[in-house]
Amino acid sequence: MEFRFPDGFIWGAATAALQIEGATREDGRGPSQWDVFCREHPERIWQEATPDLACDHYHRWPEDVGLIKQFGQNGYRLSIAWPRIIPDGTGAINPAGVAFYRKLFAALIEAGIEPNVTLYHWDLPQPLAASGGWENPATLDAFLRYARVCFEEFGDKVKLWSTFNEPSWSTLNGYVTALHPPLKHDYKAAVQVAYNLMVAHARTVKLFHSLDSGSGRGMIGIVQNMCPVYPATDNAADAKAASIADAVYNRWFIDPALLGEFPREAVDLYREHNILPEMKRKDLDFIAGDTVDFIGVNYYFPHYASADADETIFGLNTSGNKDEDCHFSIKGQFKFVKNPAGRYTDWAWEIYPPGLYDLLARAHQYRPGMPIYVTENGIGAQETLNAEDTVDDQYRIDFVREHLEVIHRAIGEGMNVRGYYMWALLDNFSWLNGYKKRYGFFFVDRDTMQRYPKKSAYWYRDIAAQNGFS
Ligand code: BGP
Repeated sequence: MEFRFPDGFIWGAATAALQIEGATREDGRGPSQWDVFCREHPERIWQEATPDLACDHYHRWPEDVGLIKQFGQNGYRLSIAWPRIIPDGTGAINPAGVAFYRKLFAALIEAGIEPNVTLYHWDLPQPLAASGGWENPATLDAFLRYARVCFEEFGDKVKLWSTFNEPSWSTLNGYVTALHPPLKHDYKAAVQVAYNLMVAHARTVKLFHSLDSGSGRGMIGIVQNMCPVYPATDNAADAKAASIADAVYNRWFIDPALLGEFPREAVDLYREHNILPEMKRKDLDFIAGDTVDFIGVNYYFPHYASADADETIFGLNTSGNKDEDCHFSIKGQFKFVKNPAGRYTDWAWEIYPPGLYDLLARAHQYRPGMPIYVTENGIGAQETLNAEDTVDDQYRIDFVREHLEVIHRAIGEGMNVRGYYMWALLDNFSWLNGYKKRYGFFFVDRDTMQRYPKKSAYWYRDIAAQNGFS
């Protein structure tokens, strides 16, 4: 069968500032909550890895832009490091940080690569983290200012913006599972942060839309890991558990961004448990007032919810050993269980391409015809260079191809999917797995920082050139 994609389809890859840039103490960059977390809790990251060097992209960006171009990619998703632009989060703007991104964006455009830029990919400036982070309303004001600076400084170059990367995942891991900073297990704080992030998002969208559109300001969206949640069995209790999980995990973040309101099911649940934050009229007006121009969908694996949740337990596989399961269970609410028939990666993430189709169909249902980008999708593996100085990552080619096939089907059915960004361009700093879990089209030698194209990079170059595959 032929899989042809529409003209102008974006064949890209994605990264995030903290995961590739390094240079965490250079040219005026301030500390981020992740730099500090890695230093203070080295035991939590594989081999005590830190993002201080990462892929040294801060120094090697011309080479990286060259690789993107040489390998035929016409789009690149990246994030701006807030601590590079406003080092303490609220104070003076750092001209060196602004200059870095101006040069990078100019080089991308010059090379025919469209930047797709996320404002916040979890690297909160440490001083803001220390004063309450996203629980503190002052962080929202600081974010608005940072967003304005970015729109003003880079708006001539960047036409695709996203406010937040995966607000559900960062809230969940920061405030429920206690795996990411600020390492809290506090449902009330979690819901407050989930609320604040969506208010900050809505205010940013409004700000963006209020800017002069004369120069073609582009579009703004949000990047969401819209994880499909299926009932583990066909009994009614599991269907209810799946619906609750979907409301707190997905709809809380998607409904405000796309429909302009929080989902009733989650609001009622939080009220019942006394963890609903005060929902101020002013905030709700922001949320109702302006919604996104597009949605970015990150997809890795689906969930199956069971009502049989008799304990609260969380755990992510950080060993790369398939037999170590991931755990996610909230007593009395829902528990995610494994699919006995599923195919799993070494990190026990299920490979299930139809889940991506279901997400695209869902996003389309929210607003038919709305532009959708697949902003992340990929497979992490432990890899080494072979004798030919490459990695024979056929499993990555298979993974990407299977997901592209369902995207192709979605497009054929009228869904406006405009691009695909494989996670990741380069092997990079994986949040809890350090440098063990490799995701890139390019292998990064940790000693020399040299980049080596993997087999998948060549394959992707060829399908991008043909705008499809057969
Ligand atoms: C997403 C993040 C990415 C990336 C990816 C892989 O949730 O947006 O930044 O890291 O997951 O995750 P990990 O590195 O934890 O395997």
